[in-house]
Amino acid sequence: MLTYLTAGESHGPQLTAIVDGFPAGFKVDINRINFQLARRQKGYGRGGRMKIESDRVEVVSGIRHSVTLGSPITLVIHNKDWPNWTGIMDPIKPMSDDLGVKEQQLAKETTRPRPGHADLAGGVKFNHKDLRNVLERASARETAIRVAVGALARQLLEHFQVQFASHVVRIGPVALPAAPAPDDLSEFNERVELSEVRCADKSTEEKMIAAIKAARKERDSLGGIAEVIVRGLPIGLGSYSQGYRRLDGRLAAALMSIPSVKGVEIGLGIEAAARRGSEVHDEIFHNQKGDRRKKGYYRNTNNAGGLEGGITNGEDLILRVAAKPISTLNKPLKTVDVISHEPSEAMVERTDNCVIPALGIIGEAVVALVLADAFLEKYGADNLSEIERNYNAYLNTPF
Ligand code: EPS
Repeated sequence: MLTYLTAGESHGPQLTAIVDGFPAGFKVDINRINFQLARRQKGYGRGGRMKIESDRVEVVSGIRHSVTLGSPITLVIHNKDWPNWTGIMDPIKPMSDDLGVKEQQLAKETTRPRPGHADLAGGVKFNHKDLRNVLERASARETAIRVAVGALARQLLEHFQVQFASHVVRIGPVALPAAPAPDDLSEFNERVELSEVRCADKSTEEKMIAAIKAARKERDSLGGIAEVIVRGLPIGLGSYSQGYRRLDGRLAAALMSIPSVKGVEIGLGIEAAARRGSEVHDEIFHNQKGDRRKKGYYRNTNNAGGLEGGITNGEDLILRVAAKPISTLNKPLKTVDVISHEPSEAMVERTDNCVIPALGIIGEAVVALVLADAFLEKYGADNLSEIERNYNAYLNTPF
């Protein structure tokens, strides 16, 4: 129902997205998109690039006087770093022979692939010996525009009282002790947002920052895990009828598509494999006057993480997304030069040293896109008032 494509190189003029299938008649708040973009840029462990960029979205199609038309929506984020790269990245003109000292350095160091990055596999695949042709698009800079698209989807779901949260539960060796989802998500979000690493627990936060500092001192990088929580979803999004319709698979695919992500867990996740059924499955209760989104059914535990049979069960969606450490290391690993085939050291580009604080924000965005797609499948997709009618009819139908 809701599809999108993104385009743009990390150091090119702009990032662009075309979103198709967004319903008509929805009042978009651009400030709320920009708010999500600013959240993604924050966080302890970022490198020099984030001091240059201050991402803001521009809408160039599909919205008129702030209201969606049902036509494709085009979003743009201009790269502020672009003027520093025009000689190297110009889409039409040949490489400038008049590069500054810094540009000359950047222009030549692109034949020594970084282990862990797309450099080598992408270079072989597309037959690029100049690995800049790979790394510019493989860069996680692309997540900026995905967050913008996700912020649109999120606004649509928030209109139906769906709430989003995320926080960091691990950075390198430092883990937040497991705890149930907080009662008040708005208050939780406020606390998380105050933390430089997006971890609401003060003592864990301090240890996380110390771990990033220690890695940076040794010119190394750190990965980690973010948890995304979505509250207020009705029972019934997604389907078991075909494998590709299962919402858990769709959500996992979306999260796995974030650069550096190596694992996704839902609810109890991998731990469920080690327990007996009686210690895993969430018993079912009913309250006649209970939440209409859940038809009055509720659970006292949420090991399923809000999904059963590939369908939302009305409980909080709990997703954990694990990312490996950044692969650009200031202490370069061994590699092979793709032109000489001589042993070498991996190229060093300006880099972040830990991006896990941003991971939850990107996670919220891609999750919002999958959920909005499933919501539109269930309640209709052309016009907001039509969707509202269908949703209210669902709420008013007892089961
Ligand atoms: C990235 C390398 C760094 C990051 C970038 C992702 O960029 P640069 O090479 O310009 O210093 O800052 O992330 C972003 C620009 C961003 O907006 O998140 C990489 O190689 O993936």
